[in-house]
Amino acid sequence: MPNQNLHTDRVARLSSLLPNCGHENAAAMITSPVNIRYFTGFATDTGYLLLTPRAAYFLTDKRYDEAARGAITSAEVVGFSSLADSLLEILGGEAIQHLLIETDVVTLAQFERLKELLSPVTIVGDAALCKEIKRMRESKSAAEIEAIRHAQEITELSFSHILGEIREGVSERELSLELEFFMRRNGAEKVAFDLIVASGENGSMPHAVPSERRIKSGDFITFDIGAVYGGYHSDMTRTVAFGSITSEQRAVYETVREAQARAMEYLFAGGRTASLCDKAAREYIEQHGYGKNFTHSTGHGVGLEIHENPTVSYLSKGEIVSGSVITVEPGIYIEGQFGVRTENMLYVSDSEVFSFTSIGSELIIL
Ligand SMILES: [Mn+2]
Repeated sequence: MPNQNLHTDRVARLSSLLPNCGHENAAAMITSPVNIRYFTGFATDTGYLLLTPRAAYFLTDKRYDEAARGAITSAEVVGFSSLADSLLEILGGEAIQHLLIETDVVTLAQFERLKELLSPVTIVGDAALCKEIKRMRESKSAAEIEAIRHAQEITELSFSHILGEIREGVSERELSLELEFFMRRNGAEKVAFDLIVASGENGSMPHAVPSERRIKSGDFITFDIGAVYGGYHSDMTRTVAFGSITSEQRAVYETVREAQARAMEYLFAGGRTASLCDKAAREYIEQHGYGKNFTHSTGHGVGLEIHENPTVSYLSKGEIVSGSVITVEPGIYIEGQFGVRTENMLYVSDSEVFSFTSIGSELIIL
């Protein structure tokens, strides 16, 4: 069940910013499903969360009306026949002149349509609104941490299960399908993203799509997997070896493993500068001659979305906000040959840093 105070507090916090947002008599309308879930606890793909300085309303059509009433306590649920009529009635009743919308989410067509439908009200694409919501979501509460912990538990259970299913001739697609079934059977709402199972030469593509390629001796197999629980995501990568591997494969594996350890150590030791966390991993990989083969950033935030703030890359500016959940996932990719990545998910706050990932990073050889 959604935590009622949590959502009400979030709504209150955002609404309290409206009088000082730089637009007179302003309200905000949130349409991103993930942000709606953040402020109401309600999982839906359609709806309009309207925050005025005085109240909060969730407008939805008759298909979702009943479910919304049962789930939402942080806003008054309004079932509409005409969105424009319902919106105009509320906005008119509270003398709203400016309606802020999420610039990251609303399409240009939707923007034009809103302008037309709500003509007495000025529609404002407000980047500051998105920024504020992102900042709020970046710092996780205890309840959010628990959901992520649970998602990670399902992920690790699935990983242990799949190791027992790897044998000569099984395809990447079969392994990824088995992982997905297993996650859902074990309580996952859904998988966190299209699961990655990349073997042999396919491993050199960081975001490879599972193919019909069949596992054979000498393969590295990279599993990048995650589950969703209570709306929250988990993210873990492990590369395992099947049969006998070369000394180069072993050396690359150990380089990635140590690079990850160094980036995590930076955080454990109290470091909070995102670009320096990236540097701790990247420098080690560069020193071993594989700098060009580490082609992505070291990590990213995880929460209601699989990729959210902060980004942990050499381009990142500023510090990692206390309460963030981030991944640390260096990799080395050798085109046409193989790839290695190892990924943990960490909680980073002023008072503590811990890894959600409990599976070690030592090479598993099957
Ligand atoms: Mn990741």
